[in-house]
Order: sequence, then C-alpha cells, then structure tokens
Amino acid sequence: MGFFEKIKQGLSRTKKNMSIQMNNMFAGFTGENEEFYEELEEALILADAGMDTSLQAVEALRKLVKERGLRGGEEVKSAFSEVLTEILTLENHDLSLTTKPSVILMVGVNGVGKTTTIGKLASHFHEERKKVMLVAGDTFRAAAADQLNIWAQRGKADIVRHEEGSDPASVVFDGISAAKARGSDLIIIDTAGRLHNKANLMNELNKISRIIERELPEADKETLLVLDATTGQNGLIQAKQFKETADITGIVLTKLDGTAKGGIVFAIAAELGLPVKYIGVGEGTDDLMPFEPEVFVEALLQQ
Ligand SMILES: Nc1nc2c(ncn2[C@@H]2O[C@H](COP(=O)(O)OP(=O)(O)OP(=O)(O)O)[C@@H](O)[C@H]2O)c(=O)[nH]1
Ligand SMILES: [Mg+2]
Repeated sequence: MGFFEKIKQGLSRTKKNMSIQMNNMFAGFTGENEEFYEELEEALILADAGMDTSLQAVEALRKLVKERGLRGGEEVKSAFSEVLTEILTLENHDLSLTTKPSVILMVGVNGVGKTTTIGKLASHFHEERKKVMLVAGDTFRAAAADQLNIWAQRGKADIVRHEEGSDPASVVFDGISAAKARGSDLIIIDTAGRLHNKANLMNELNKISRIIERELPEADKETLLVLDATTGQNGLIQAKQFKETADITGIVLTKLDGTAKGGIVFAIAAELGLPVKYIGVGEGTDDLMPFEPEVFVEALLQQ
C-alpha cells in the first residue's frame, strides 16, 4: 500500500465520523448560510478538535469565503483544506538530527505507545542505514526492557539495559557511553510512563535530560511526547503537564487508526503549539508515518 493510502486507511474511522458528513455539506453548499457553518463547527467539535479551535477554523473559512466570493462547494472545500492545513502547520515538523550521535528521548504516560514507536523508528532508521542504539530507560518493569529488546532484534539495533529497579539515569549514562564507543548514529531512549507519582516521573525525566546534556552537549536532541489519540482531550491535559517540565520538541500521535476522533490533532497543534512529527496508524513496523500537514488534511478530506 502506498504512503498516502496508508494514512487514509489509518484515518478511516475519523473519515466515517467526520469527513463523510463534511463532504456532504460541501456538496450541498448553496452560498452563505449560517446553518452550514454551525454544522461544520459541530462536526469538528464532535471529532475532538476542541471548541476554540473549531470556532477559529470556521471563522477563518467564513472570512475566506467572503473575501474570495466563493460560491461552489468544491471551492469552499479547498478553502477549508487551506484553513485546516494552516492550523496544523508549525515549524520543525521534521526531526532535526544531524550530529553523530543524535538523541531521541521518548516520553509520555503509560500505555500511549512509547516503546512501540521506538521500535518502529529503530526499523525505519535501520533501513536508512543508520546505526541505532536503544536505551531501556524504563526500569520500572522488567517486561519493559524485554519488550524493547524484541524491537531491537527486529530493527537490528543495539540495546543497553539494566536490571529492573535500577536508576534510569545510569542506564542512560551507560547507553551514551556505549553509543560513543560503537559509533552509533542515533540513540533512542525509552522511559517509564508510570512511577509512584507524577513528581517522581518529572524529576526522573529531568535527571535523564541533564545526563544527556552533560554527556552530549553538542548533539542534536529531540524530546518527543507520545500521545494516544484515543484518549482525546485527556491527552491534551497530559501534554500540558509534560510541557511544563520537559523541553518537548514535538509530538507523536499514536493509535489514530483506533479512533473516530482524529480531530484531536487540530487541538494539539492549536492549543499546544507543538509540531506533530509522526502519527501512528497501527501496531506494525511500517505503521508510523511522518506528519505532513497538507498530506494529512488531504487524506482526511478526500472521499
Ligand atoms: N492500533 C495501534 N496500536 C498501537 C499504536 N501504537 C502503539 N500501539 C499499541 O499500544 C499498546 C501500548 O504500547 P506501548 O508501546 O507498550 O506503550 P508504552 O507507552 O511504552 O507503555 P508503558 O511502557 O506502559 O509506559 C501496545 O499494545 C501497542 O501495540 C498505533 O499507532 N496503533
Ligand atoms: Mg513502554
């Protein structure tokens, strides 16, 4: 399946819930009409785009329709695509990893898909002939490192792990030393999503960040916050908490295939101001897609 078709398929629930209805509305567009805008706003809100963002999108469309004197449904749809693309477009949608080694630190609450995303990334970078080092910074459960190890084997990556309960920062230290020794291109660090409490979790992430900064001051670093699209507005609340303490450089939005409320992506971009860098559309190795606003909107609205 092609790249675009895969994104479309990953969005199929959201398309059923939101886009089909929108396409019907565009097809029936007969000129300025309050009900049209109200329904459009409602469809966005029902898909979890958030009240403010939905209102903002509809107002922007109303303005374009007026300014350009749009009359036909297709023209209005295309203007709406522009509006949605603009909401999603922030700076730095691509990973910025040019140094050797570079570092990706993966954070997020438990179960959102951190380890799975790392596995997918490891395979992807292996295909690009990059030498990848995985670091099992989730020492909270032994199973976490085992799970990462399976992905390391699948993606032909190296891995550094310690026993359960050991200090995550020291695993990270060892992982960085090993990566330097072996000439790795990329270090990807897994972290625990659950600790005894939230303050512990945030302290630990800070400690890990300080080690990375100290050991690799010149390296390019990405701290990716993984959010589960099926948790909707809850994910946004988590994101705001992480954003306060960690220097998040981008979002990975997983499980878009499992939700009819993929509109959450608009709320994320508008309310957090953080670029989505990847979307997860399934559990397989190939089910992680780089996020491009224009392509995403096209996949979402295309019939
Ligand atoms: N359908 C679907 N499932 C996904 C996706 N990404 C991850 N999952 C599934 O979500 C579940 C949790 O994924 P993990 O990678 O273990 O999540 P985690 O964030 O590492 O969880 P903790 O280690 O407990 O903090 C697994 O069953 C994954 O297969 C996705 O894009 N689509
Ligand atoms: Mg995990």
